Amino acid sequence: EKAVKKEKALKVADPVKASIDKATQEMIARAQDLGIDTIFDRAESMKPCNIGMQGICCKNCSMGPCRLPLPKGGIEGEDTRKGLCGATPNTIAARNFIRMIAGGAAAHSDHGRCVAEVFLSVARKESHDYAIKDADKLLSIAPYFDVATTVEVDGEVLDRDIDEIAVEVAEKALNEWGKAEGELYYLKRAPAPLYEKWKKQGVLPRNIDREIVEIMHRTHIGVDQDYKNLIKQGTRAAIADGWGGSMLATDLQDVLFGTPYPVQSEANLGVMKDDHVNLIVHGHEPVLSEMIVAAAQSPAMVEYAKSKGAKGIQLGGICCTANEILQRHGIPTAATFLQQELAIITGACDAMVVDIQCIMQNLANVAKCFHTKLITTHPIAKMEQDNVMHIEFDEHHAMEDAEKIVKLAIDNFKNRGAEVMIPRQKNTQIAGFGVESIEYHLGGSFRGTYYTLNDNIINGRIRGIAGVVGCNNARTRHNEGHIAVVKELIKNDVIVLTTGCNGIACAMEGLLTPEAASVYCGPGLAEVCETVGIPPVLHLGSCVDNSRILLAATEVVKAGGLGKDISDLPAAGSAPEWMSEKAISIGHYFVTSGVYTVFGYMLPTSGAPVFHDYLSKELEKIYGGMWDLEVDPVKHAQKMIAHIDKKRKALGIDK
Ligand code: XCC
Ligand code: SF4
Repeated sequence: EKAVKKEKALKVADPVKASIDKATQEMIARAQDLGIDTIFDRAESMKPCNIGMQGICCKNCSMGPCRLPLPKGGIEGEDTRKGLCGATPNTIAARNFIRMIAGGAAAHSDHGRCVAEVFLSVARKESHDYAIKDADKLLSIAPYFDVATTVEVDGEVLDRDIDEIAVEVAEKALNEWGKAEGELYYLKRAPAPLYEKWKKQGVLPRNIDREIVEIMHRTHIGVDQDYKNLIKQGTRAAIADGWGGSMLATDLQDVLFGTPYPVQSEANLGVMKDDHVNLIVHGHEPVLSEMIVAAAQSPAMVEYAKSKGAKGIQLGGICCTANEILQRHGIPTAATFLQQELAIITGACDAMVVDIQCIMQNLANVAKCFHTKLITTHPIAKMEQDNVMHIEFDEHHAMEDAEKIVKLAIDNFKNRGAEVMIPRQKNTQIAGFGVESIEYHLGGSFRGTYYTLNDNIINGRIRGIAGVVGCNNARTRHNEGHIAVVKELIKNDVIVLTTGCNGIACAMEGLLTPEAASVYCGPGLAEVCETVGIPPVLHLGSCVDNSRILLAATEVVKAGGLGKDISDLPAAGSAPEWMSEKAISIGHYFVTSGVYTVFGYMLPTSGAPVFHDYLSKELEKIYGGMWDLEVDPVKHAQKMIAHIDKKRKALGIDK
């Protein structure tokens, strides 16, 4: 019996079945050769709980966990399942679902809060290592906070002092997390009919923190026990994320670090170099990584690296930190979420610096097998393993901290073992898109010429717009869903806006190049991309930058010709390989902003069919958008295309 158990613990993944990517396959195999387990192997050894997956396990009090599995063969007649307190499957699934929204909204929004705090300290001239890089962006967002950008002096209208504007915007922005009265400022940026829908439903978020707290209260034992009312609060928190915390994060990052414009770079583990110091930044907040980029590119540090025998310093990013520094600086993307352990398995990672979110604790165990220094930097994200260093990052001495970290990486270069093995695979990518650059590259406006997005949607060269986003998931083959969904969409003339790990996956596959247009696109989309020189898949950045997709959709609505609300647009959303709570929050703010949104893998609602139907059918009647689940990637894309066609028909542009 014991022998059987031991064999079980040693289960390993089949590298080819685990990922479609060659570099990933190579590194999984190498890890196995070295006897180091990765998430791919652990996914073989441990299977998820079937009841939890269906969303019907409640552990909100100590009388549980109460598990309400669906009877074999489905429910006949009345559904009598209930927990000790009487909670129904709908209540339990809805409570679990909105707690996921709370987790996701909290993560995005706390990230936003941190940026807002840094912005305030910069505006007040208390942090000297940062500056306002994009004053135009500041001026463009000021009006949403009712901050004047001009003053009248003796009847003459003059520009207001930019520092004054900055302080006022920063204070008002930071106040969005906890203001006592009113509603979030940015809600008015949504198309007017959408704002009115939210108002009518009573889901206008009051402040960001409150909506998250209220979820925790309502889902405590014995509070809200009506799934419709529960999901309503989920909606309010999700809107507070998308049109609040995330949008504020994006905007204030643009003000501080610059609004992205298209840049060329590369992606996949092959961006690491064996003769350079490889410093990997991983996590989400650009507040730290911006400084690391500046430090690593400083001549003094490059010289120091050379003095230690390296040819230079190669920075690389993982997860959304990667996306942030890619968008603004063209720093190459080393890996998606699922490849993070593999970056260390190369043996060439001299230091990995992490901040918050999506950082696997097993990185510490893998780092133990190599010379890699693993450095946590955020007070809210530490690791228990004793080989992990903590260098707390503080905006008041940001550059000093960053230099310390870069120096650590350089000093560690000489400690590499002989076992360096960097996969060769990498691909070129053009990233750095945003609302501003979509407008700029497609004719300078959204409507009125041969080149604009709206005109090309109306004339049918572009069939519609898809937002394809989100994580990797070790329960599905790495990147397979991402790539299959995106390829099917562009083949059918649907332009894709991407963020997060989908963006990284597309980059690794070469889909973020203008050349991809002639290879993978239908004739209409190919023609548009070739005419204006853009890739068919536009990388809009990190997870918080999904707010850019909301604003792009809003601009398309406002430019005219495609209906009056986001729900009128020939558009759809997708997260083929989602796994994080943030994805549920994103999905839900897409849905309640009017977007048909399809998830791959699974939805934790299947054990509560009534609640599931409510999300997938009834929400459409209220918000115009709804949830769907489709595991097969081609069908997944086809469902999105069918929805796009339905909208084209309603607009009378289906000919
Ligand atoms: Fe994390 Fe943002 Fe998901 Fe990737 S996509 S696994 S959340 S890094 Ni946002
Ligand atoms: Fe069970 Fe109700 Fe407690 Fe949940 S809240 S664990 S359903 S008794």
